[in-house]
Amino acid sequence: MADELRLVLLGGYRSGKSNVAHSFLNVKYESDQITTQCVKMEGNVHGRKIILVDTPGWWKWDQLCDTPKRLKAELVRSTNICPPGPHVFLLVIDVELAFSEKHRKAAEGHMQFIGDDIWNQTIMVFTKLKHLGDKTIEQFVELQGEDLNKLTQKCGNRYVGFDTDLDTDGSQAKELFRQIEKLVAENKGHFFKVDATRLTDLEITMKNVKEKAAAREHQVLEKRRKLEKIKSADAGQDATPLNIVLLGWVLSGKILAGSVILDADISFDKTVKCVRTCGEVNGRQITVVDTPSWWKFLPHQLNADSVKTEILKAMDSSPHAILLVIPADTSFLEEQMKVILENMRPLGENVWRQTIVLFTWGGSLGNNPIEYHIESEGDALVGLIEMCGNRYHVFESMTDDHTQVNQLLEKIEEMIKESALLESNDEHQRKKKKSQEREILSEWLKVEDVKKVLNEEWERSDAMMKEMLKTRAVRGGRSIDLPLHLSGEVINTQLFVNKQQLKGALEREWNRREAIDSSRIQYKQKCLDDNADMSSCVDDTDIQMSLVKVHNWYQRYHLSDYGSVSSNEELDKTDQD
Ligand SMILES: Nc1nc2c(ncn2[C@@H]2O[C@H](COP(=O)(O)OP(=O)(O)OP(=O)(O)O)[C@@H](O)[C@H]2O)c(=O)[nH]1
Ligand SMILES: [Mg+2]
Repeated sequence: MADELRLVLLGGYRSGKSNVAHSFLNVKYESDQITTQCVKMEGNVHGRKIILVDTPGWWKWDQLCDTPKRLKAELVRSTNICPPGPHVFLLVIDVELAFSEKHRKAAEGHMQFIGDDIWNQTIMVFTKLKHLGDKTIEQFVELQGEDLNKLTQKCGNRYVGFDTDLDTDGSQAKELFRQIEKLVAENKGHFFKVDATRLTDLEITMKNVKEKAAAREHQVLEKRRKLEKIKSADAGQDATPLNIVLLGWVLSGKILAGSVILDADISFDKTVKCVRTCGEVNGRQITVVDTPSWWKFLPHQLNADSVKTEILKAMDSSPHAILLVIPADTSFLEEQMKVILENMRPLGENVWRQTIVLFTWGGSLGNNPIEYHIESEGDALVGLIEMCGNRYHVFESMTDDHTQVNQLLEKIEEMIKESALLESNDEHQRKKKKSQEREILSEWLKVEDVKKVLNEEWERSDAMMKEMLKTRAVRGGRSIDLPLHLSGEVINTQLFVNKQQLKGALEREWNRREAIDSSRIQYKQKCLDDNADMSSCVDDTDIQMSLVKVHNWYQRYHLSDYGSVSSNEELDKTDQD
């Protein structure tokens, strides 16, 4: 329709977008709900059909990269649900707060995410005008400072004031309409078009995200159902006291979450030491330990000294559950994952078995399931959730809804069960590994083969020695060369911790053999040197005697322990014994 006007409302969180949208279309606005998804509205203003898209707001201080991906997707989508594209964007800014550089950058970043050429089609709408006091909107813009000026200039100095409470005669709405028509005329009816490929990609991504979210939800439900069955076998356990530790980065909502669990008063004091609060929930004693926060973006080395020690102290209470508190209204990037891993590393690997991710600011999700947020954020958050065994829960701390606490306690119970199962599985695995190692050892040793090789080697050495003594040729001794591959997995037996130790023992065995052979050769050498008659030094009987001695020594020491015999004297003594 030629006369149709298509508008998209954009702006920071709680800036008054929905209020403006409803007032402009003259629709009663009673709901004070957070807008979490694009909402398409239609109306008629001064005889023109209006299609208006209300959108979720960004955090006014946040850079684009800290905005959740699902919200960024909505910003792009807003231009697509009023095809073929919007004529005008209304950038809503409330005058309640002084407009800073961060506000400007946040606005610029989010607007330009939709498209760089968005500014030619934008009008600024200032709301909550009672905060202007005696100033006119023009004076406000002039006096507010450089950053607001830069932004108004970007928008071609197009702005209006619009306060639903103050616009009793409708003049502000009329002025807004006039400005819109003017801009559309200036732009010759040109409307904003988003790159078609970008939209197609976005649609495919969102479809994938939704599918993955549904699959995760299903997977979690299945697991919970199984654990639920196990839980009911242990009836009565629910009454035992529960220790919960809260961990997280600064301003993640830990304090609030703790007070929601215990239904206690909210304290907004910064946590510098562990704060232990006890209470009774559904007749059950619950202790919640709040801990000092780590940074969200900075490495652990920059934490206050107390952070690590206080967190470790909190763990002394042997908590049943660790709640890793993550706000659901911000992005979760690889850098957050790294910071979390760094900060949780001192707690050991098994800490993840006791951890549930507790998402705060659940209200920002609207009707979106938390799985949608998890999957849309992508690898980093998915990785964290998987590390926590797919355990997560959502809190909206600003409501009195107690079911969220009951559900959390259920999940904690299930986790305790799951953890116990893992423990027993570990034990089973340890035993299994041990027996496998024994099997590996015996297989690897192939005991009979090795025994055979040992004896053969020993006899070969005997024979070699005999020959050397007979032929009067002196050759070096021969070390054992068993067909063992002494690298690879560690093995366990009562005697050896690993193959290396077995190798050591074998070498010691042969060391002795070599020592004795060598001393005998030396003895023969001495005889040769002295030009003595060999027969007077050694004869076959002597050789036989020596071999018997060595053999006896071997038998004795092989069967008892790996004690050493250090000389021929001792060898003789052993023989006599
Ligand atoms: N007095 C006054 N209050 C306003 C005005 N605009 C919004 N508010 C109040 O500000 C709060 C947020 O208003 P919404 O219109 O829901 O703001 P929004 O930008 O749509 O909020 P999100 O969708 O959550 O980002 C509500 O309590 C409104 O009543 C205004 O012009 N004057
Ligand atoms: Mg809204």
